[in-house]
Amino acid sequence: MHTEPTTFSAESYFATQPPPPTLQDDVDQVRKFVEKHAREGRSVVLVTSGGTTVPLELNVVRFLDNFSAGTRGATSAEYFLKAGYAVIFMHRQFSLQPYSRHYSHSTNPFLDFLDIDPPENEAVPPRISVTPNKRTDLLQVLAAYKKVHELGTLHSLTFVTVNDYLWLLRAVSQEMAILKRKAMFYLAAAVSDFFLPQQKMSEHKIQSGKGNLSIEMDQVPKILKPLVDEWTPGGYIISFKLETDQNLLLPKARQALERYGHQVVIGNDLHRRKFEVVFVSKERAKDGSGVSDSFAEDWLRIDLHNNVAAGFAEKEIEEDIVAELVKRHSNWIENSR
Ligand code: PAZ
Repeated sequence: MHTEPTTFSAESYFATQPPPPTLQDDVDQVRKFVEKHAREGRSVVLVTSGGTTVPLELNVVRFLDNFSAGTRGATSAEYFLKAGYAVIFMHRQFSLQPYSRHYSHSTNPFLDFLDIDPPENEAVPPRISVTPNKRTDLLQVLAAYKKVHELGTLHSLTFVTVNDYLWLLRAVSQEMAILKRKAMFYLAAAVSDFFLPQQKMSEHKIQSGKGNLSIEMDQVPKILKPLVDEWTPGGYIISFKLETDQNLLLPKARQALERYGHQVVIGNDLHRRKFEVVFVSKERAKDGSGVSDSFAEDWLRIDLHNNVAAGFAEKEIEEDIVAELVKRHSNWIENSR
């Protein structure tokens, strides 16, 4: 399957690729959520989380995917909620979610937390209880979860493909524009850089009889620029940059800031991302000869090993990432007054 590559701008992308069927319902719900929290004076953060798929056929049998389980997004969403933000949690279907992530099916299966209490006599059915040494942790998670539901501060949206993601991101960010500086964007999803446009996809399952398969994909348009300039001008925008070559982390993060003009890029290395990230932002300095811009690079590291060795529950780097961003966001709102 060899086709000529097409260069998509954000505009030509949305003019040629179809929206997901649930888009309008999602937008209606997001509008209500945003209006409620705008009325109540709350800041709202959009957290994107998990990987996107790239389907290879219209009747999808095969697709490309990536490693992201959504840990960064789900964990950060909890800390934003704790800090008083309302959170729109836009995540890949079946990736980790705030609160339930503590009991994920593989690392901490919830059935292991439950006991069957023997009945006192045959007329009474057996009861289920929580294993005593798990109660404190579970109670904490459950209390936070219930409080968030009571306050109505968490709204979840799902995507699967990169196309779903792009349409949703545009629609949600446009709805959030009314929040002006109180809108924050925390773009932690691992979004594919390449895709196969609908017009180039095979309708049916690609057949194996022809030998090797080579597919030329097009580049996903860079949507940060319209997000910053058009869809939600005024929002505080944080993008993530993942690399596997440490030497590329800072240059790529700086390049993204130059290109898109948003507030922060958080750089992380695939293998070090759970204990080390770097915040890259622009700094404005005034001196006798005028104003000059430079890059500020602030590393944030946690000592996983010492935390565990000292008997503390494992520290999560997202706690410090979110605390730093909440501080920066509130300074930014303050400085605009
Ligand atoms: O989902 P996860 O916690 O395993 O990984 C998080 C992450 C590495 C996907 C995220 O921190 C990130 O860098 N997202 C942006 C990736 C990129 O497009 O460069």
